[in-house]
Amino acid sequence: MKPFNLTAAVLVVALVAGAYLFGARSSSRMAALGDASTVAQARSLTAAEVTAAAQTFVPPGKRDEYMMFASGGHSGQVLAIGLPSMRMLKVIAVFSPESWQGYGYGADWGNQILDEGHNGGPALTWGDTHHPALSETGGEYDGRWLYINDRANGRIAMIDLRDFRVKQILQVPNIQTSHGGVFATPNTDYVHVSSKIPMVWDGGFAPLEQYKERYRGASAWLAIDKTTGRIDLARSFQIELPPYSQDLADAGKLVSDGWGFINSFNTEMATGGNMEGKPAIEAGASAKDFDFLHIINWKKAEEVVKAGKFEMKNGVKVISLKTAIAEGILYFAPEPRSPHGVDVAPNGQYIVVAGKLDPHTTVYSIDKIKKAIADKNFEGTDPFGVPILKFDAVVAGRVAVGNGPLHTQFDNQGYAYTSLFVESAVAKWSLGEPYFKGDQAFKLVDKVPVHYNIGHLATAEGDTIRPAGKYLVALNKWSVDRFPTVGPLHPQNLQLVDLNASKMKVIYDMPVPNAEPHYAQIIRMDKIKAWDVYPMGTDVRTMEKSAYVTERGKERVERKGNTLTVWMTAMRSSFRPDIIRVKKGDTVVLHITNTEKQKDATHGFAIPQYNIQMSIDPGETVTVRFVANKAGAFSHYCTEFCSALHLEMQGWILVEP
Ligand code: K7E
Ligand code: CUA
Repeated sequence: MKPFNLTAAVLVVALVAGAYLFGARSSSRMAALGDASTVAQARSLTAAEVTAAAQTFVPPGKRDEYMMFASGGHSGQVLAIGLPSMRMLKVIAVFSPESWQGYGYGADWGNQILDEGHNGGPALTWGDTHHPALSETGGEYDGRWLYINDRANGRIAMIDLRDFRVKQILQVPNIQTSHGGVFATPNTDYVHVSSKIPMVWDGGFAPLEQYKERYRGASAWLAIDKTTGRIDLARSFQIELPPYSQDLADAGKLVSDGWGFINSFNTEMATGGNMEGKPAIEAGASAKDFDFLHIINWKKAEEVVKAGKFEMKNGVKVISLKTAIAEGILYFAPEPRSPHGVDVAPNGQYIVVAGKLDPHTTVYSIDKIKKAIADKNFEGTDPFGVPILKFDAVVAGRVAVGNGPLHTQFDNQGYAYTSLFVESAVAKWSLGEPYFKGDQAFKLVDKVPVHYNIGHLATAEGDTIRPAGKYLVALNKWSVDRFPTVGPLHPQNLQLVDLNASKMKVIYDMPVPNAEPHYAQIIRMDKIKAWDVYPMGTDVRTMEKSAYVTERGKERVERKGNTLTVWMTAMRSSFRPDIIRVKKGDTVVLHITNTEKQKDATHGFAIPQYNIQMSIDPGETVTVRFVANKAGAFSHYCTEFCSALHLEMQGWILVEP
């Protein structure tokens, strides 16, 4: 790193000249660039750093061009981040309670949404979000909904991007822990998630000696209601899979529309037992040279379900492994051992698999796959009878990218970008025809170091049929020395990589202080049409008018037996009524409508002694119900600093003994 010197001066001159050429006539702008040179010098910034700053800086009052939705790992949440500034815009509460948004502290009739995705055990108050998927129309992000899986459970959540709030959490039957997906099919007919670790479907327990017979994986095709974005389990179906560890997955598009692809590892079916004279799973699962890319014809599966060839298992239609094989729904292709990512190129032709124990990416072609299936070009079957396509018949190319390749993303020029976990780098390489021909195809063209141990990466509009290029974000697992030490638990490091020049360049480091983002999707900001204010009386669970909306002046209290119901309003700077009188043991139901019509005029409503905290956005009607089992004079208050008299926005819950 050279300190700021002549080179930077040259750059500033170039910027000034550029500004002049592009019509910046004002002499004040020229003078400002002169100041930039002084600042850069004073801060010892190199020319490259000054350029990076100019590329990423979003001036006060201006807005970012893209929004990135990153998963939050075992924080259980989803992060919304602006690009290129890398400013955090929101932490969306999904699987874990979050008190600012009043999520999990009594709102929605007692955390109704959070409690939806029960797994049969104690109430779940955390999750492990991995793979967000934006809804798509015609293969492009449409900015309507976002789906996210819970790797810790078989759960999937739907976030409505009108208000950035979760509307649905579904525990997917027959899946104990999910990973493969979420991906959306090109018109969001389905979102897909598959199991990571096989489970016993019937009855819960079987000894590991019966792993092969009793444990099963599942590929779940969850049907989406086109008006609400909700998952409709009744129209959904699953495909039974062998007890391998199904890993990442992606949907076909254009030429491969109608197909889905899932990686797998541990086709050895190792179950561990390193203190019982058996190899640990990590060793047992890497014994063979090849695992199986699962190739699923979901359009055909849909027809098979329509024809009634399914069984109901735990509330969902399931196509058995036998039927899937007989009907030509499921095929395997060998993939170099222990793969992790599978990603479909923008034109749908190429399916890129990266195996962490193999320094190559393996590129399959859907045309070749279809031909091999038609020709029955099989090398045999797996132990369950699934036909295995011949490797050479379906592979279009292999690219030596470097050590520990995991995931791949794409730009608008026919290049692919693969994360290299072991090498801590991003490799850029060329796809085959029609993008690149002859010896220009499947060639490594550039590499950039990232810091450190990159997992996923995301390019702008990267999973669509029309990626934007421009930006890539490296989602790094370790930050090591990039930030001041904040204790042994370091932040993760997201790095913005500029794709505008032929050489990739890291231009920003963003510490993520509360999450481990696994994957992210980046959507053009102008596609997000979120609301500032709800239509008056909106019940956010349904996005429809609540039956419990209260107009200003129509506040009232009703008692029926032991239940006290209060129709309340919140408006700067009071709740009406502000005193609520109950008897110990009463059930208290509060319907609170925030009657504000003004942006930002959110009120909170907290009863700390009852662990209640709600966020009531302008126009929202929210309901909380609790049993007043503790006597006392309790103060309630508004938690959001809403006005000059915010501190006065308080009242009493008087629980008489
Ligand atoms: Cu972190 Cu996608 Cu769950 Cu790879 S996964 S790194
Ligand atoms: Cu309402 Cu503070």
